[in-house]
This record gives sequence, structure tokens and C-alpha cells, in this order.
Amino acid sequence: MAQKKMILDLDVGVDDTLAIAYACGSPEVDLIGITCTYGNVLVEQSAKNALDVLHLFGRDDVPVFLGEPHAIEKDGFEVMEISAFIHGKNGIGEVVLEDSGREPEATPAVDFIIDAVHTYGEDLVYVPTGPETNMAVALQKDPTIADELGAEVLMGGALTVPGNVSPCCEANINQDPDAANLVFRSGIPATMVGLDVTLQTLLTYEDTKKWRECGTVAGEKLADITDYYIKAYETTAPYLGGCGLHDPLAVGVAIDPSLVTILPINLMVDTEGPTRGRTIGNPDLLNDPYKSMGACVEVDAPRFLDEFMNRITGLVAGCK
Ligand SMILES: [Ca+2]
Repeated sequence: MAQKKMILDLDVGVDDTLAIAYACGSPEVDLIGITCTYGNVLVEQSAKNALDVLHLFGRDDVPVFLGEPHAIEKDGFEVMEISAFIHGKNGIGEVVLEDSGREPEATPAVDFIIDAVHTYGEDLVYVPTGPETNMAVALQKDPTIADELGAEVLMGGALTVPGNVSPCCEANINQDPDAANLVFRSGIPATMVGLDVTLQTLLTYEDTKKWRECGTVAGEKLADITDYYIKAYETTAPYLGGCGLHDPLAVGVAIDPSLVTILPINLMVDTEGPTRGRTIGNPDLLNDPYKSMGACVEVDAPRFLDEFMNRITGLVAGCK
């Protein structure tokens, strides 16, 4: 089987951790690197978490890169209180993992992304599950990557449902609407895995119990991390009855787009006025027959949950 080269761009994060697990548990994926961003945590914490989570899964071979520390138009970043509540102050549910003993690579994330696009081109899929800042800065530095990248599959945005930080804004896009708008208008073939579909994918304590039952450190730690997140959802969204699998669904769609129904559309992000941060169709390109992007509007949730559980349970069962 020809493996897909994949870069995960993460603000690690509980569901980012599950995205790493999904990628590591998927034989279709050659994870060539994790580029880190700010969001759920500061970028440095995101990188430490990525390294330690990879170590938990026995994947010390995957390089980790530090990305941009804040939004393009800002000069700093502070973690929002709600992020610390949902993901824990350390981003991984206050769970302490064994230190990987590794450091992030010396190469900045943006340069790694540019090099990887030139090296792998069509064979590369880039999966960001935080703000779009790293790709936006990469595009500013080298616009030619827009034509060369195979695909981007991003977790973020909301098209047919309300936002989760305001009536029209989703959290990842809201961190840096200018960056997301730059990426969306760049012509990169991108699929938006937004709240439209991610809130239909729910995980419960019954599921995480299966990881615990594997009897491995990886199974127990991953269950502890995820249970913290499920508990937060009991407060923030009690009507759901579980936690949304936002970030791992983006990895799932990157591997198998048939999990979702994709609406071809030229998207943009509002950067001005009261709707700043909204993902919406670009009116200037409404009649353009070529659609550079797609928005996921339906998901086969039972099939995705099966894939998710099989891959991740298999992964943690095979770890220490
Ligand atoms: Ca994330």
C-alpha cells in the first residue's frame, strides 16, 4: 500500500492527542512531522505535548517543529480560560506523561512545511487542527506551495451550524481569521472539516474504558487524558452526551474522504466587522466553475467511530 505523507499541525490539546493517535494507528499514513502552533496551549507546550504523546506511542522517530507563537496581526498570545477548562492547563487533561527526552527540531515549522511541499508535492497532505497561522506564513514566504501541495484537510470553521466561540465563529478560525482567509483564498485544494460534522462524532466513557482494558500504559494514559475532556463536555455541552472528536475526524477524512459528504465551494473568512472569523462562500467566486475547497456537510458517524476505535485501540494495545 502506498502510504500518504502527512504533516499534522497541532495545538496539542486533547483532541489533537487523539489526532496523533489516529495517525499513528493508521497503516495508510507516513507521519513525516508534527508542526506545532498556539491555541489550546502556548506553542512551546504544544511541542512538549506532541513529543511526549509520540513517546507514549513509541514514535520517537517523528520530528516535531515549533511554529508561529501568535496570530499574524498580533504580537502575543494568551491561552483562553475556556481552553484550560476543556483541555487542562497543560493541554492534556492534567495528565503527566513520561518525558520524551527530545527537543523540537532547530528548523522552524514554516520552513519544514515549505520544504516538505517541494519534496513531496501531490503526495503530501497537510492536516491543521488549530489556527491557520503556520500555513499562512508559509504561503507569504513562498506562494508557489499553493500549487504544489496535494491537499489540506483542516479542522475548523462552521458553515451550516453556529460557531462555538460566537454565533458565527469557530475557535480555530477565530484565533487568526486573517491567516485562515489567506489560506482559503490561496487556491490550495482544501477540505474544511468544521463543526457541521465534528459535533456529530461523539466519544463516551464506555469507549475510553476499552483503552484502559488493554492493560498498557498508553491505553491508560490516553483514557485519562480523554476522560478529562469528556468531563469538561458534561459542563459545556451536556446535551451531547459525550465529547466531539473534532481533530481526529480531520485525520480520518484525510485518509478516507468517503466518511463525509463534501460540498464543493470557494470559501473565504470574514476579516472585518461583527462577523470577523466567519467561514462563508466567497461571493466573488460564486459563478466560478472551479471550486478550490470543499466543506464537509454530512458524516457517516457510526462508520467513523468504528474506524476511530479500531485504529486507536489497536495502537494502544500494541504499545508499552
Ligand atoms: Ca486542536
